[in-house]
Amino acid sequence: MREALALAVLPDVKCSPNPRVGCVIVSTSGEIVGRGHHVAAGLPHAEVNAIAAAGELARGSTAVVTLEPCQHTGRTGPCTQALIEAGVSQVIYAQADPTDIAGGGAAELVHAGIAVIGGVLADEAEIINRAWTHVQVTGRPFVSIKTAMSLDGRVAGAGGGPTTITGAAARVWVGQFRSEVDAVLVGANTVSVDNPALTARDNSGALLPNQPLRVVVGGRRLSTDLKIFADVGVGPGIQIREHDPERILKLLLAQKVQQVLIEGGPTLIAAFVEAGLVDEILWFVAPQFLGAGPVAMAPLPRPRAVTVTAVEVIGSDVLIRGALSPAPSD
Ligand code: AOF
Ligand code: ZN
Repeated sequence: MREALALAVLPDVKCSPNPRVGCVIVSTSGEIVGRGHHVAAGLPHAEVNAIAAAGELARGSTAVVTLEPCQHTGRTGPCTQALIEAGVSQVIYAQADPTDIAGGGAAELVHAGIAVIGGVLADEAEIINRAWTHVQVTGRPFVSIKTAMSLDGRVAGAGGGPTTITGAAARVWVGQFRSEVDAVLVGANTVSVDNPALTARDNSGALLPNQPLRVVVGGRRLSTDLKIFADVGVGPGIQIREHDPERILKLLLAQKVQQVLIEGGPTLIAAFVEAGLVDEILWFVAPQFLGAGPVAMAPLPRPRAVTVTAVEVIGSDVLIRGALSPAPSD
């Protein structure tokens, strides 16, 4: 299964909005005789690629796959059928397919006389497809909020203009994270004050291969000269003239966005927290006192507890990761 998980995250994978899936075919003598992974939506599924690689050696083998094999005909045919036709005698999978259309493959395999074991390293497989799984289960994108604040909780100095808060390592971390999400979101005020590009860049400032959709939300009229609207080879950013967090997420999902990073400002972040639509908190704390200036979040009508999931030192800064604890009324 670890071999299959490693295949699922190979760098050539651009599956979104599909899940990332890896598969190995293991012969009766315990050797891997075929490897395959899902490379992009519309291309063959992992099992089909692994079976093709194994050829005749697939007969009587065990297929080890990171997601329960699908039993539907979508852009490609059902993997259950491919496994049955290849003469595979056992299937071991990690995560159950939570979708209505593709799920239920395990039962079909059992019905065809194939031995099936599910749930092996399921947690690790789910992390690989965290956003996809979240969308299938909740019907909305996975939302991370990120801020960079000083020890006294401020995101800008006196006057509120753009201020350097965190160090270079944190900025590289955020650049990498942007390349892993489908969309980066900011409020209209942040865009007019900070004029951020919001592209995913490496430490030399070069664009990373995967770029998120850049989105500014709010009804305010914005200058078309802002960096977010510049087409840097990955398409220009867009404006969503909407304030309601739930409606914003619906519009994004309609554009196949499964994972969103909200980078500010304080009003937008507070609105998503208050709406209970935040799945991950990424709080960078920089070792300085700014002394004056706006704080990281606009006031909330009630306090909210956070469960810390990790604390990491990134260069000279501290990253606190957490999740919102359920509000008493949620
Ligand atoms: C598998 N193996 O490698 C993948 C699966 O549009 P399609 O036909 O590509 O189907 C996409 C759905 O199939 C996706 O939502 C998920 O439920 C399943 N993906 N299943 O057996 C794979 N990528
Ligand atoms: Zn399939």
